[in-house]
Amino acid sequence: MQLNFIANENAASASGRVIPVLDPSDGQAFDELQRSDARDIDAAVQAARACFEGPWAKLSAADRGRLLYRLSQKVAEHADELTALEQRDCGKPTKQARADALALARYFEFYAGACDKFHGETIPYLDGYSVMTWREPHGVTGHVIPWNYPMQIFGRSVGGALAAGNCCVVKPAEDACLSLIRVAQLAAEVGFPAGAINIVTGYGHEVGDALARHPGIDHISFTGSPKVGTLIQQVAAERHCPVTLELGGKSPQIVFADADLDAAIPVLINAIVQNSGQTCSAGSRVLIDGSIYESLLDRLGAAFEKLRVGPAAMDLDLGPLIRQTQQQRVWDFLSDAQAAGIPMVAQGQVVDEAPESGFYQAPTLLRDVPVDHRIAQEEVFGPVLAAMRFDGEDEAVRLANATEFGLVAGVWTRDGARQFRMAKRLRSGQVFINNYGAGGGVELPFGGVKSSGYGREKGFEALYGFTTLKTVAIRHG
Ligand code: TXE
Repeated sequence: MQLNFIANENAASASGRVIPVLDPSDGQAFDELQRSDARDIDAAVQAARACFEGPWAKLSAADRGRLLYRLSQKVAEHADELTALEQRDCGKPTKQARADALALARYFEFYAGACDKFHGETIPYLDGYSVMTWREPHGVTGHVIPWNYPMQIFGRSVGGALAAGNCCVVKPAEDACLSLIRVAQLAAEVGFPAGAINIVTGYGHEVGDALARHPGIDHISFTGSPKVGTLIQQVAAERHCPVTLELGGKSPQIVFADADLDAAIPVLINAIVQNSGQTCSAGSRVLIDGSIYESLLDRLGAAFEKLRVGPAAMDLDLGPLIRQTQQQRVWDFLSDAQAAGIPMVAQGQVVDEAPESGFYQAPTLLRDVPVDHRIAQEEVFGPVLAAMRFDGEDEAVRLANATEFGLVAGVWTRDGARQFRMAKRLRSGQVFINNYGAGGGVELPFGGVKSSGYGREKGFEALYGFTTLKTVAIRHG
């Protein structure tokens, strides 16, 4: 039985109710979570506030950094344990779950070093004045985390918020809580004061909503669906609470005829099969220059047919999807594509060892997808790659920008001038040239434009979002 973690204590929810934890590899329940409500959020916010005004306020920035560094080391020491938890909870192949655990350690390492290097400025003003800006933490930050990358998204949002001097209340997704509860326990073990990191589990419409509405939450960081992002924004607007929203994408990977295709092909594929396509920055559309359209599709198709899907512990190319409703969502997209006559180029294989009761989906390559079809417009959040043909740079840009999203874009070309032109013309929070980073490393600011959301997490840039700026003007007597 999993408990909440509030003020460095394991705590049962006020309701006493629980939610089963399912293993996506076989669909069977293997644990239980607390089904918390507004009372538990209130207890967590109070603990966070007491910490923010008490022991947390007394720590120097350097000491905050030391604590984060100790947590980074502790997470790395516990990487095997965290990998096993995440693997079972989310259905991730071992190498993916392990990469996530190590990324979490790296987030804390990066933000450990940032704590005492982030500061305001002095501003020249009228004679007789000294003017400066102070970067101050918001106070208590709320973090609504999705299920696709619990550890990575916790690292990027909670890591940045703590480094900036906030205390955190975290609501993980109901499908993926285990690793985050454990990380909060590890933080307590390395000396984080009670209330600095609090975890409250439960359903989004109950406990997530209560977090967004709580007057003691000074900033909300949300990663999830556009629908819930809109709800959070509306609720937060009622009390003018700032929000950072990361709402996914329909990211294009654009391949020009002069691209290094040997380098591109494995990246094009990984960008859609990683985490079974359940990645906000998945490269879910591949736009291909007309002169290489058929030949590249042949090569991609051959590679797709070799991909294997199976239980997480088998550590194949893909594991299961997170839950049955997600599987159904992918099936619905595929049957709509079939009804529209969109041709399928190739599919990977679900292995015989995969239980019927698990949530499996073979990776699928579709071609000639019309730009206005929902497969080209909406986030499938599954391993489905939509190929489209373009002729010339202008058409590539038009197709790439023709969705409501703008999170990440990839461009493959050897032409240096074209690299800059494309980077400039793509409406996207990140552009990768001759690679596809799916968010990139810890150092790279990440976030979207248009319906992909706003605000940036990761990198030093995140610290601006997790602080507020105070201008102090002193007139000398
Ligand atoms: O997301 P939800 P779901 C997209 C992806 C996926 C679709 C649906 O396309 O197929 O969303 O996934 C919490 N108030 N992404 O339904 O519901 C919820 O408990 C406050 C993209 O799982 O948005 C969870 O912690 N919180 C994405 C978190 O929001 C609420 C990652 C995300 O769940 C809430 C996940 C409410 N009323 C899904 N309702 C990305 N950008 O990476 C739910 N939540």
